[in-house]
Amino acid sequence: MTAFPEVPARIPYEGPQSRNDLAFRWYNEDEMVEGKSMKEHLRFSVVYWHTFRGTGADPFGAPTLLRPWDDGTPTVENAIRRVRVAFEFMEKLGVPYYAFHDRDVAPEGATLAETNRNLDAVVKVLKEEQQRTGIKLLWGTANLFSHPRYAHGAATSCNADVFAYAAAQVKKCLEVTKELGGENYVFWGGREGYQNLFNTNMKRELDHLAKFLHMAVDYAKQIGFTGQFLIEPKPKEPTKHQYDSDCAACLNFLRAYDLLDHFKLNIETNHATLAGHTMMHELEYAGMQGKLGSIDANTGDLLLGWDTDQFPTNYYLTAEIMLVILKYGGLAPGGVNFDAKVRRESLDPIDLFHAHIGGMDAFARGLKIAAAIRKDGILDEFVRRRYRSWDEGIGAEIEAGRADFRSLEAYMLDKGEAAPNESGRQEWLENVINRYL
Ligand code: XLS
Ligand code: NI
Ligand code: NI
Repeated sequence: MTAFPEVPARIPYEGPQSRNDLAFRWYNEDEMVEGKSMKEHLRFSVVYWHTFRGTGADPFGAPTLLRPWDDGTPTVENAIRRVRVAFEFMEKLGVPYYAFHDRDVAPEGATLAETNRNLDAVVKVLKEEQQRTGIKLLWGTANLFSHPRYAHGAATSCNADVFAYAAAQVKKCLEVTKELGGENYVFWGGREGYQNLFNTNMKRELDHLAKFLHMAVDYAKQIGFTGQFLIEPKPKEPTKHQYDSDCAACLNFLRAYDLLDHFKLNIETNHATLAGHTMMHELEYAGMQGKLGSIDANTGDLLLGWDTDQFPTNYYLTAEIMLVILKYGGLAPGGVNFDAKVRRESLDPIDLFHAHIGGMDAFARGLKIAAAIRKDGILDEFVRRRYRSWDEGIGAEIEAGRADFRSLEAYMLDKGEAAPNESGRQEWLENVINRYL
């Protein structure tokens, strides 16, 4: 049985001139860029939740995307059928990785024990399909936000029983992620945040969140799970104020609670823009501190103030992203994970292929643009020169810690006025970047 009869066994690379809708124009997995293949650089991953569980439902309307292979029942049989289709899709697309939430892959039962049994039954099939295809798990994560029990949060809930339930759920999800060879484990703070401070003890909630993460670190150690732990920042939605609002907030939290050594960040484009940052800013902020772990690749819509999770198609954006990723030596063991969904009007299964092919090509093109910019070195050289006053003289003294307010006053009293500023040349640099597009 095939779910995608119109799609060949493998989407081919045909080059930029191709007019074949089911071919890559830029993603050529074995092509070498800066000494590594595109496949190794990009480490593409498909998300289970949007691609295989997305229904097209929105706050105003019912599902539009019931798939022909999905009978709509919350049964293990249906879940297993979906796994087979998911792996057919990923194999044809030619991605090396996927990512899931525990509740995307298997249905919730009446009790925690039953839910765990459902998960085990589906994980058996996931493992089989991983072995058959060689496709690997980039990361696992626990869904601690959909079920009504998590209305007040999970680790930050006012209800201690909910904290306990969430702990049990993450424990199981860590075991499953280990069983499937997951290379990372993600914590996105779902409902960890608040709507109104009148009913919230923020300090207590943050203390609990830290305790929860310490328990996860300890448990991973106990079972020998060595994957990278990642926190995924997001400023709002579903709560008004998510605790993990941006990279800076996450790193401050991790540092304050002595968790910094155990975590890196999983940075999502649309979350960055919701936080009032560019993706490039968030990547640089994490990268400069050695905390660039993985990315959730998507894009938002500047006219809409929520997480629209659209597929990235803009070469300017992907070039900016790849410039920072190359600068910090790549993402491994993280990857480029398409946390993106087709629109609810994109009704056909084939739209899933168009979406991913476009996203993969956009990143492959971004990679090549970034590598070309780096090779010419115009940007690097400009930045190096812009800061050259720090390489010698008074700048070098300050950086080396050999200056203080007294010595700097003496220096300036003697000199009388600071050296003149030079142009930042922003417009010229923007023109230079456009040469590579
Ligand atoms: C939601 C998040 C979520 C995480 C995984 O906005 O992006 O999908 O990536 O829980
Ligand atoms: Ni995400
Ligand atoms: Ni998101």
